[in-house]
Amino acid sequence: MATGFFGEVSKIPFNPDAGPEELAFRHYDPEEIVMGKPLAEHLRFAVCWWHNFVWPGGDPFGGQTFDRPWFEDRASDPMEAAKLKADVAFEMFTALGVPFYCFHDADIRPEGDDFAENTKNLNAIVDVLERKQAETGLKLLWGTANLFSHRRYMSGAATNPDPEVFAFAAATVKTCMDATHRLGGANYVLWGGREGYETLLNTDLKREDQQLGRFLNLVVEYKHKIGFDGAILIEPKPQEPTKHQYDHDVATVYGFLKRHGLENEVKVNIEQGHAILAGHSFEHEIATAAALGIFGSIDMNRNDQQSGWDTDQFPNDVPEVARAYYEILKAGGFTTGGTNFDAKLRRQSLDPKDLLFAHVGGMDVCARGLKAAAAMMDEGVLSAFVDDRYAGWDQKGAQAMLAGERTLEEIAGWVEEQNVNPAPISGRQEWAENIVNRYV
Ligand code: XLS
Ligand code: NI
Ligand code: NI
Repeated sequence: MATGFFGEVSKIPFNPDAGPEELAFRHYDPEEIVMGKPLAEHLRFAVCWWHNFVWPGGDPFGGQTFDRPWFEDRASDPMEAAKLKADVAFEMFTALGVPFYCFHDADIRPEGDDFAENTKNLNAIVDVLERKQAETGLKLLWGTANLFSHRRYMSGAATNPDPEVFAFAAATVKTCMDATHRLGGANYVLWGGREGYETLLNTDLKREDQQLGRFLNLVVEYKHKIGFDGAILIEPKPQEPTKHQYDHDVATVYGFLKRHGLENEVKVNIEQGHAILAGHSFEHEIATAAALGIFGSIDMNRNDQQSGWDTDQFPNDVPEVARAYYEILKAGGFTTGGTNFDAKLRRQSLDPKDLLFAHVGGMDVCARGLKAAAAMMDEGVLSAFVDDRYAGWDQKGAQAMLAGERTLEEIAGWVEEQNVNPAPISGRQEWAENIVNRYV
């Protein structure tokens, strides 16, 4: 039974000729074949629960602007409200035709008074989701635990000075991994919401690193114990809510994984807005993860370039998205990962239909970006240029040098004897940028 939240809404069609007021995809045809497979399989779209159905539209200067029938001010029975929210969520996923969704425990279930009640509520809603997945064919891209909203987590979860908070967080993650496993989730995500510090004056960095390492090892051990074959993903972010977060960026996370023996067990979920906060580009973070062998998934939501906040806006910059997907395609495309919209409306966008327009627009931008990236791959002009640029390294002497078969003295001797005198070669950046411009 339809909730009527979106009015009359059925599956949004692909129609490049649709008028400006029509809900239609102009660029995303899920069945279009690109590089030998349907666009839907390249992009693996997912929609997040929290920003769409939980966030009230507040900012630091004002509270709720959205009016949703399942919000506390309108619903009397929290469990019924959670079910209504799930009904609306699945209506939206189905209308958009996305294959996946994502949630935190706290998004889908009412908050209980203690751990046992949280778990009971979570499992009751997971029953509902399990049924809905079977009815609709939708799948879970990832589940995660909200270890940052409740006040018990104000000084961190795994990195809390109080071991009881560590234990409560660990127990909560166990329940969320169980839920994700039960729902056939493709990944399990950990974003270290408050794993960081506000001031070094009250913080022991060494202990907190050890705690965070142990916590993640517990997660990986449990994953193997229950036979969860999805990927464990860390989502890097440099700051916000804490002043300094430990999972600063991809390179920092890699160092952390190495230090705790987890570099072959855990990958990353990279968010555009977090890359920008860390002073990187989105494609830099993706390329770094791919080079280190830890690329997992993406959160496709951008930041406002001026505000300096994690504004979680829907993507709208095709060239940027094209550069991101180019790095993803070069890395072989998604395996367990996908394109998750961890994006929220602006607080003035009050109408339920704004949720649909936002996602349709974002999905079209991604489709254009992916198609441009695929064309860049197909023609191979840039990759041929890069191969050629490094071709010297394929020669025998260079390979020996790289493999550690030449000492510093031997290299010096070679340079002297052969009078090695390298001639600089143009990097041709403007030419390369012109190539990209042909596709976007
Ligand atoms: C917050 C994060 C969060 C994660 C999931 O900035 O992006 O939404 O994706 O906990
Ligand atoms: Ni995110
Ligand atoms: Ni974010």
